[in-house]
Amino acid sequence: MKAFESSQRTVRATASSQPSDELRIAVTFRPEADGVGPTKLNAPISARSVMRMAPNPLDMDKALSELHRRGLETTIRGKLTASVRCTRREYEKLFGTSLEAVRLDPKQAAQFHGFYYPPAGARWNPDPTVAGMIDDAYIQWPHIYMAKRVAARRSPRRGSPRPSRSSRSSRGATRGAARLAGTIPSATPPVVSAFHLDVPDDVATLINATPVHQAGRTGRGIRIAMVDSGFAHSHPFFTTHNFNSTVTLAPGATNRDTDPNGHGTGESANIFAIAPDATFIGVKVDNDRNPQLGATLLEGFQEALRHDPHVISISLGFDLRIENTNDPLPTLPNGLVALETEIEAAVAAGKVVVFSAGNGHYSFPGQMKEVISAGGVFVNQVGLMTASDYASAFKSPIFSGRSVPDFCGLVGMLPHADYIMLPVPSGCEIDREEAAHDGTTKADGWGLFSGTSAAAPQLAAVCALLLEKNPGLTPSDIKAVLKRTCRDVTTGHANPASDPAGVGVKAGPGFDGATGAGLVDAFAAFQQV
Ligand SMILES: [Ca+2]
Repeated sequence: MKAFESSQRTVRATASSQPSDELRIAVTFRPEADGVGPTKLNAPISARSVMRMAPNPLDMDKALSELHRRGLETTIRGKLTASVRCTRREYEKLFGTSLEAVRLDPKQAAQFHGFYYPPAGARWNPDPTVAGMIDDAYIQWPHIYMAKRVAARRSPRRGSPRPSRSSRSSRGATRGAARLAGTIPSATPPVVSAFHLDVPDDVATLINATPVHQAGRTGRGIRIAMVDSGFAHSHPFFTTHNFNSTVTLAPGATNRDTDPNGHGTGESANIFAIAPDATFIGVKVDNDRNPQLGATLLEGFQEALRHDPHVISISLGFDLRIENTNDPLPTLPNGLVALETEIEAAVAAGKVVVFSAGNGHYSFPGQMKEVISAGGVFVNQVGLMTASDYASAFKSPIFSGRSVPDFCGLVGMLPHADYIMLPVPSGCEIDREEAAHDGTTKADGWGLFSGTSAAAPQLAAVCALLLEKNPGLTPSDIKAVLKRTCRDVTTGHANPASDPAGVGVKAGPGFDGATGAGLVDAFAAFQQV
C-alpha cells in the first residue's frame, strides 16, 4: 500500500443545488422465452426464477449498440442488466418525456440530494425501435449510507438538529478540514471516556470469531467485495495490520486512495476484525469532485461481480417509505427492479450477498428475501445483549413473509449509535460530523459510530470464515447455519422509525421481529459446517 498522502484528505465536493445533466440509467431487457421483462412481470423475482429473465446476450449487444447510437453510453454491463449514461436532453428525446428536478431531504445521508426524474403522470412516448429492444430504462436515485438513522415521523423530534448543509456551514467545514489536513492519523485510536468497542479485538470477541481464528481460519482465500463510498486503506490502522486490500472504481467514481465521506473506510474495519486474511475488494462508488457523477448502487454491484467475489457486503440502500409517513411502500418502485434482478442472479450463481437492514429505514435491498439482512444487537459493558433501537426491524409488504432482519451484528443505540471506534480519513465528513458527540476530534482520523452499516460487514466476514472451512456451502446453507447458531436476544426493541406504529418491534425469547435469530456466533456456526 502507498504511504498516506496529503491528497487523500480531500473533502467531498458540496452537492450543487442544480441537478447534474448527466443521467445514470438502469436498463433491463426482455428474456428470450416469453418476452416479458422484469419491470413488466409485476412480481418479485427469486433466485430460482431469475435466470428465466436472462436476455439473449446477442440481443443485449444489439440493444446497447442502438442505445449508443442515440447517445446512451454503456458504463458497465451485468448478467441481466446494463448501466448506461446520457444527457437529460438525450433521455427526454429518446423516451418522449420531460424530466423535473427532484430534491431529497437534505438531512438524509444520501449520495446527493438533487436529480432529474419524470414527474408523476409525465408523458412517455419512447422511440419504438428502442422500446422494441429493451424491457425498460429507469433513472437511478441516489442511495443512502446506512450509518445514519432516519427519524420516526410520529414521535417528537429530539435533540438538536444535525449541522446544516447550507453553503455557509459547508464552506466553514471545508476550510477547517483543509487547515487540519496535515494531521496523519494514529494507527491506534484516541482515548475516549464513553463505553465503546475497538477494532479488531472487541468486535472479534463479541462476534465470537476469536476461537475461529485460534482454530486457524481467518478468511484466507475468500474474496469479499464491499461496495461503499471509498476505502482510504493507507490509514495507518490498516497498514499497521497489513490487511490484504485492493480498491477498484465503479463507473463515475474517482481516486482509489481517497474517501472524503469516510463511511466505507470505517465500516470496512469490521470485515478485517472478523476475517483478517480475507482478500478484500473495495468497490468505490463516490466521485470526489461531483457526488452526482458517482456510481449508482447497480453500477457498484455490477462492478463487484466483475471480481468474482464469494461474498458481497453492502451498507448502502434505499428507504422504501411512503413520503412523510412511518409506513413502508407496498410495492417495489420499477426503478429498482434492475438492481433486484442483478442481486437475485448473483445469489443464483452462489454468491453470498449481505445488506444492512437499515437504521429505521425500510431498507432495500436489505428487505429482499435471498440476501442476508443484517440487523443490530447492542452488547453493554457487562456483556448483556439487547436489541439495538437504532437498527431497523419490519415486515416487508413487498416480499411477502419477509421479516427483516435475519440476524444481527453489533450496532449501538439511539441517538447516534456511537459504539465502535473506527478509522477514517482525517478531516472526512464522518470525522467532522461525529466529533460533535463522539468524544474524538474533527481531524484525528477516528470516529465512534456503527449503524447496521457495521453489522453487514461483520456478518459478511463471518460468512467468509465458514466458506474457508467449507467452500461447498451455498448462500442458503450459510443463512440456515447462522440462524440456527445465533445467540438469542430477548430484550429491547428495534428502531421506532421502521414500525408503522412508531414504537419499535420488540425482542423476545426465540426468533423475534427485532433481532431475527439474534446475535451471530461465528464459532458456533463454524463448528457446524
Ligand atoms: Ca474523529
